[in-house]
Amino acid sequence: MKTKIGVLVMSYGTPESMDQVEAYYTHIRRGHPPTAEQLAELVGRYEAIVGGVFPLRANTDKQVAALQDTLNRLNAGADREFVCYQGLKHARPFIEDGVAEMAKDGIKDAVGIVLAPHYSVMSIGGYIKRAEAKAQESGIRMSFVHSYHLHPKLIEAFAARVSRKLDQFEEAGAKRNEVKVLFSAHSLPEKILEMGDPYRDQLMETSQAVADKAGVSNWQFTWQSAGRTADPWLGPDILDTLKDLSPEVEDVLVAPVGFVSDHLEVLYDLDIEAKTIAKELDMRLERIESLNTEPLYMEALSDVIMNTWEKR
Ligand code: FEC
Repeated sequence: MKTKIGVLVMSYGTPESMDQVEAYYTHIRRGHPPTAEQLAELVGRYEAIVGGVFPLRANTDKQVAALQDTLNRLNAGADREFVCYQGLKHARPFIEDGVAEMAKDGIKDAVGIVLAPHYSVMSIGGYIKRAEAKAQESGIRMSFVHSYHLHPKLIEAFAARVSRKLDQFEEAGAKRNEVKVLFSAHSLPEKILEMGDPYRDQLMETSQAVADKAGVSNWQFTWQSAGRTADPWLGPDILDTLKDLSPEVEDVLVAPVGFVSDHLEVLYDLDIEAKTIAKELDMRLERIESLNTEPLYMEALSDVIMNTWEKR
């Protein structure tokens, strides 16, 4: 009989329906409900997304299923079987629900991974802390993948997307090396830098590796989606970067390497908000396709999960 290894696949989470947005936002704010104005603003952003109100939910479901298939394809002849469980940070099934489900199925050993490649104590660190606490309570031995921001298959998948979009710019008459490639990721409060957090450095390393692989020299890194709090957040923000680049730069390709899926921060913050500013500045702004269930991404995840399991 094959040994069953649990894989807790963690992701940000999104509401299931409009009437859950308030509870979701309250959870993100660590139990502090948003004001009516803040809530209306977030509801407005979800309503503005084209092609589905909460795309992250279906995308995460598909990623978890594809990961399980990939892991078991790669382990077809082995005496082990990987079983994936979903655990979301801010919505059901919560991280703790995923661990409880594993315990219910009799899983004794597991690996945890987050669908985000870069480590910060404020992001991945938070997921791991919650999963670890619940695993200890449930008697499950768990090891964790902390980051995979330089995995060759992740870099290859991003670089192929950058190259494909640059081809399209060329076909539309632009000069390839005049297209400014903007690598981006979710901003975090500046205080993470004083804590020696690796998040910014890891993002720079991913950006450099993708640029090298795609043969791009005209690039820079910019932040996006900063929270609406009084703390200073890491900048420059993409909207300011676009204003700074104008009018010298006319063609911009955004590569949000901090994200792996189509969701609000990509479909609204880039495809609606950043595109609107770019239009006002007479710039052409395009975005690389999200990874979603890209096979190379699934293989990168499988590889780091198997390595973490073997080294536990
Ligand atoms: O599609 C969706 O429904 C969810 C999209 C979504 C993703 C996402 C990823 C990250 N976040 C990170 C950090 C923060 C910090 C705060 C914060 C706030 C929000 C709010 C929404 C939201 N985030 Fe998010 N994030 C997504 C959505 N995020 C909505 C609340 C309104 C707003 O500020 O826009 C500030 C919390 C606080 O108040 O203290 C910090 C990081 C990531 C990438 C890593 C990951 O996926 O975990 C880091 C997707």
